Amino acid sequence: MFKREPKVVLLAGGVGGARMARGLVGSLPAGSLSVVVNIGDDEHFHGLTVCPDVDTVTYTLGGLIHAQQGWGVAGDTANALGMLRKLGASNTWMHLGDADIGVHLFRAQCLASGETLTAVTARITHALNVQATILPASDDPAPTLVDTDQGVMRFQQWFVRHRAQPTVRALRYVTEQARVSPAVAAALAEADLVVIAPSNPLLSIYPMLKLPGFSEALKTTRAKHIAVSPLIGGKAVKGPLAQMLVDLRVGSGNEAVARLYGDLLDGFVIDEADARDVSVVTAAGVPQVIVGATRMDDRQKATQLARTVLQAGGLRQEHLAPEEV
Ligand code: FO1
Repeated sequence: MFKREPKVVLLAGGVGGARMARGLVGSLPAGSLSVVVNIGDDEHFHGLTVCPDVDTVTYTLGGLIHAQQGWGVAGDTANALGMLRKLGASNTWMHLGDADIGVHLFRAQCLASGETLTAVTARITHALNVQATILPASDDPAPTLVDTDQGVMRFQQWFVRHRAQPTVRALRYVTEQARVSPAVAAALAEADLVVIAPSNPLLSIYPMLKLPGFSEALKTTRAKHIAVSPLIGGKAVKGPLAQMLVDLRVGSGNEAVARLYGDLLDGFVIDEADARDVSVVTAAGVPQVIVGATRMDDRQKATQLARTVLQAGGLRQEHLAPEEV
């Protein structure tokens, strides 16, 4: 099928995307995986650009992630944040650890000297020995705004400061001035398979699909598109997806997720706990529905899921990395 190693592109948000990336890295030959990451959650704190989803994927693949939290660096301290609070700084509700701040300082310095977010991310991932190419979806800001019963707010304000409590009325993806980065456009153009991670479609995947040119680039690639459902037993593994589907009147469960992706999907992997959804997902127009174990509690389960996804995407055993025993 391929004369070279297969090229796989993963579209990812935070925790679910990072775990899927870890499974794929363990299943593919070196150099095969590019992870295109949501930047709709990015925010400025204390003069620094914080990219939570890019950093979550980076720390997970670099073996630094705080596993229970799902974000931040394991064992991190918070001395800088403590001092900022003492000094009366604003927006100290966002918990930034010291090691994490080190990354944000480095990023700020590189951005200030004119580097793109893609370039600085490449430096960080190289230094942290990440075995995949991590590509921010855009080098331009493209924030997600959350329209709630308490007003319009930026994503981290709603999610962290207000603990995702205000009822969501609408989401606005401020993508008009942003462009898909050249590196993302190139990765999509040469992809053999595009995987959509079990991330929140509305908060993690749509902010990328809504970038001018992104959906078109996806539709014109020869690659198959396989999504993994973020729902298990009808509920999100992490985060506010299930409630958000209700609040936004999108429907519920896997049928709603499949409809959100519309005709983009060639295949949809749903959890065995939701096997009864096969008929509604098929009726929503998805050509291939695969039932599997989608919970990625550990590396082995993530690798198993990755192999299911790669197989559904047409990759044969000989395209994969040998299984670890
Ligand atoms: N999530 C929280 O619930 N509380 C926090 O204080 C918090 C801080 C934080 C700092 C850096 C980072 O990369 C992520 C952080 N997150 C925090 C997670 C983040 O808000 C979300 O998980 C993502 O934006 C959604 O994918």
